[in-house]
Amino acid sequence: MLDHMIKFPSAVVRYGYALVLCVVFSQALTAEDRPNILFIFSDDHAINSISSYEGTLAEVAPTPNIDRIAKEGAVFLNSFCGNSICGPSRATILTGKHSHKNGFMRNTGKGFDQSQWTVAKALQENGYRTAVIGKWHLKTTPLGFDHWEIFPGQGSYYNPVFIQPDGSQKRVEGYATDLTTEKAIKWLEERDESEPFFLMCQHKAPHRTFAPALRHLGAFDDVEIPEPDTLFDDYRNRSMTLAGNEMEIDRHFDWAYDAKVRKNERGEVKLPPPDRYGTPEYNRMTAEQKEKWDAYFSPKNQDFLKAFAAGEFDHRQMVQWKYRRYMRNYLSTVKAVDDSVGRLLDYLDDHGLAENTLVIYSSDQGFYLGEHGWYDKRWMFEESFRMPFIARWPGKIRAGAKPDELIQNIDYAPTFLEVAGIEIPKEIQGRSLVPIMKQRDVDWRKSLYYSYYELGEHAVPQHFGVRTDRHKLIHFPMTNEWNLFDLEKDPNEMRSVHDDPKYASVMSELREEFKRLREHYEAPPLPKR
Ligand code: SGN
Ligand code: CA
Repeated sequence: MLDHMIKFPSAVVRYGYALVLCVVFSQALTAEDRPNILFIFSDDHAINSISSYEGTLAEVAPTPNIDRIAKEGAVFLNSFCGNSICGPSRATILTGKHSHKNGFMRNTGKGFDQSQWTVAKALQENGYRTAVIGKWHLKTTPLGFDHWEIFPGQGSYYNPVFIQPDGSQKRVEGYATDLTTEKAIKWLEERDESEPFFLMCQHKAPHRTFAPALRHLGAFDDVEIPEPDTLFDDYRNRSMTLAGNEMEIDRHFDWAYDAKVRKNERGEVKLPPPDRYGTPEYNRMTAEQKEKWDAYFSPKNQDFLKAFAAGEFDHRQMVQWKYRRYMRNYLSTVKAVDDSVGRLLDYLDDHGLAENTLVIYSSDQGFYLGEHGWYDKRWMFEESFRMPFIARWPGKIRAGAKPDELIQNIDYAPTFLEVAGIEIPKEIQGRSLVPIMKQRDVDWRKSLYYSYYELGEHAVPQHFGVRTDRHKLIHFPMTNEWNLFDLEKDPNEMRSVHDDPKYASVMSELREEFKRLREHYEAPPLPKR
């Protein structure tokens, strides 16, 4: 009994100590070892239109707020996707796995299998407060998020609908990029502050139909937008499938839908095709929004139609006119995305969160801004294969760093896990970027695997490939073709050297590497002709 009486208080003391240690430890974890993660994500944002990537548009179209993340953090110079299309890229980000492993191989088909492991679920289970706002595009209802408000499918720029967690749909007046930002900030305001957060703020912009905010109409009217060298690509010396594409500014950029020349503005003037899709975005606008939109576009369209009717455009000039119209609208939608980044960074500053938050700016894939004569993405060519990845993490990432390792969207989930101090499951195919962020010596991958499984939108065939720092091999199983590019000598990928005897050894090395990667990632058999 005496013994017990003596032991009892000491047990209480010990238990008390453990409790105190536990509380102290978990607080230490919350503050230091469990940083917040703010993932700002856009749709179809090509690195050439982000000035910190120092591309040809950097001077005419600066993105000062995204550049702030870059200046205070790192621009990953060689960041790529594994499958250059929306839903698949997003599924890869959530799972850390290539498309064939997470099952979401194309936009069409059944929705994302929510029964599988995702990084959102893992963070939520480990005490993170989680939310996704904006474009989701995975069809099935988000899981692993405490809060979500998402667009149905692609979403709209004007007065968009947000699906609510109870399944109801709410149409909200305003501009999608601004509304997404405001909803993200509102969630930050209302969140449980005792735990770290993981917030995915996911914009529709600058996706087709490239509809700018009213305040940005005309933002690029006074600048000369440089044309890409390959605007008039003839598709020779590469796979025969290139010429069959349906994503050319010349032949496929829709007059009303893309170029914003509405049918009822044209009077007697007949424009050449294509002219198929009408003006769904315009039709969503309020009378007041339409008035401002028209006040900007109508006089310009009238000038254009007059000049066109007077025969002032030859074929080449017509493509150039459409290119400029495309770029002005695309870059204007980027301006609102950049504003969003500014507002979110300000929020972090104003609430003392900047120091302990990893901020990432990224986009689901790249996009063609006239290169090869195109808009859209999908191909393994550089412009759509590349994904922006810019990250700030004060005290961890050196300000102004420009890592050049070959990174891919399979790496995001393991990165978030390591940042949050959570063990990385074995089946994850990507690798944590934290060692690169912290500039540790690391034995990094030397090649990337690519797969594209869609069945025909924009007439891009299924293709698969491997890229090293210098070369790229693409296999087109449907036509049984191989294309090899020397990215140093031919950065615009205008001539395949697969049958050039000088490249015979590179060709066989890359074929070997392609095979190795396919085994390593346990890729399914290639589709048959
Ligand atoms: C829509 C677009 C296409 C675009 C795909 C995929 N047409 O179908 O131009 O390639 O989405 O984009 S649109 O008329 O709806 O704008 S993705 O980003 O969702 O993958
Ligand atoms: Ca996209």
